[in-house]
Amino acid sequence: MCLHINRFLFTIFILFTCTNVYAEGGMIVKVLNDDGKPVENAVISAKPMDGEIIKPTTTPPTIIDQIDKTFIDYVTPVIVGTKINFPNNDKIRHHVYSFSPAKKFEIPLYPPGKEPNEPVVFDNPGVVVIGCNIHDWMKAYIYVLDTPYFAKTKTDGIAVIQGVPVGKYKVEVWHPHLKKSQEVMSHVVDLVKGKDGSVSFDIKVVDELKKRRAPNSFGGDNYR
Ligand SMILES: [Cu+2]
Repeated sequence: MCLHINRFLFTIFILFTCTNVYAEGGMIVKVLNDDGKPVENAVISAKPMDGEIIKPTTTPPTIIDQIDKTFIDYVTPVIVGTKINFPNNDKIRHHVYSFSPAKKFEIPLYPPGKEPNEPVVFDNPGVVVIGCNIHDWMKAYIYVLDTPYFAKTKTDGIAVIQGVPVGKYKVEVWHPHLKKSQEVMSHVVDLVKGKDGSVSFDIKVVDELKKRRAPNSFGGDNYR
């Protein structure tokens, strides 16, 4: 596996602005690094402090696609119990697997245009790292959550958690490159109907600038 890893620390600043908390606007989170640039693929999750979580009666099925030797999306947050399928919309075969304690699974080599007969059920909370047994650089993350209140930042660094009832929440941020010592960082956010609330904090992550696509020097034919 040829990796070019350039590690450096940067800081994420998170600003919460909560408008009318139930339905209108939801919980809006902005994630920036210490250069003030937006950070993509951070997962924000909120758990009510009183422990009462109203879980959805159904969990919509999700897919993680494989296109151009890349998993899409790189980060997929889901609620526990979600079924995920892994269609192969590439031009070559892939072999998807995970050794993560939260979900060990393997989908043996399957051809383009196919998806496995059965989706994988993610029934334990935690981080599941997935890879391809053929293409070492292919990597993606599934973050399985035990709360329905979560969202992922887009390229603008903004995530919006919709449908959060009023109340106090423990809000956490997770990112695939989060520094280990920062993994328990959280904030309490008190959502009050009709009032804006805001809170900010910063965390450090280790960024891995690693190739997630096929190295140019590799001929695709060798990896079919
Ligand atoms: Cu592959």
